[in-house]
Amino acid sequence: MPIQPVDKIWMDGKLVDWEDATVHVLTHALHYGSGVFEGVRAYETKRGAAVFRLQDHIRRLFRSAHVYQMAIPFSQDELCQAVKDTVRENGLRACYIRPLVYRGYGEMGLNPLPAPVNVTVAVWPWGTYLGEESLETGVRAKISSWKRSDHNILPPGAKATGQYINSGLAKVEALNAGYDEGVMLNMAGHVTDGPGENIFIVKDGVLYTPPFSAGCLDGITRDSIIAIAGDLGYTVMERNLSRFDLYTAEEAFYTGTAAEVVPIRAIDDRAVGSNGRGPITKELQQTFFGAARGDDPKYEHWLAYVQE
Ligand code: PPE
Repeated sequence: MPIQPVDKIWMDGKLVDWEDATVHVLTHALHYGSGVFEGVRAYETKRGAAVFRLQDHIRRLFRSAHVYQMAIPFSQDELCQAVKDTVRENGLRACYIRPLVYRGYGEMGLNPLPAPVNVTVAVWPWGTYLGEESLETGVRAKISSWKRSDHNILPPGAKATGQYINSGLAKVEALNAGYDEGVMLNMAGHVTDGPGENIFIVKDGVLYTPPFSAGCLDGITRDSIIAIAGDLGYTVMERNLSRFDLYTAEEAFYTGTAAEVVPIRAIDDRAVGSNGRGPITKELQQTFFGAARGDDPKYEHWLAYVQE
């Protein structure tokens, strides 16, 4: 998806011009994938832009950095402020936000520890991730032949830049085969998540999603949907899912910051439910967007307004 440039990017404590936010070609992370990142969204509300679950995203960024023994030279509060400042300074009402912590320039070789740790926050307008119509009509998914990396290969709960070449393989395979998105399994054959989304199914009115132990990311949208579904009176179970479970689901959908809540209308050419958006998916989607846009006081605590 082409990037739409804006004015400023936050780099190591300062807002710099978009075109000056560059790095040296010997940046460690460019060679070894030694970075951790977040994907966050700000939504337009009646009180201006509000960042959705900002503290939870920054907390996860610190957890990812901890796993890779990267000392972030800023506090969580400072990075929350950096995100709000960057959205505000660019005058955006709604946008995608990409905080990145990476091993910078100065050292080469596989030991990342001596390399400096740099931090950036970029924002840009990013529309629907899986295509214009996807939120309503749903997408066609393909189970990937590429497996999700195991807990003892690359910890799936840490959002490291390097592990996304695994997601890229699954994404390209799905697109080349004529599908919209992939679904990844772990080495035991249980469903984990999409290349950049968690996955839910509905069976007999109950929601199921894979547990973290299966190897999915602890998605913040996933967590929001679990809370919303509970509030709406649905039962949600974290359980290992097989491809049979996906093929026979009444409804299925992806969740993610970039993707938001996207119905899956078919998996490996088997129609899911009515081959479109199911009623529970629609209800969860509407409640989710209402929460993110500040229309539902019950979820006000999830919003961080950019204008104090
Ligand atoms: N699984 C994976 C593998 C993943 O990358 C994401 C987010 C999720 C689940 C959903 O997590 P959450 O955003 O906290 O609900 N993927 C990010 C990157 C997407 C990209 O293409 O870049 C995102 O959605 O921001």
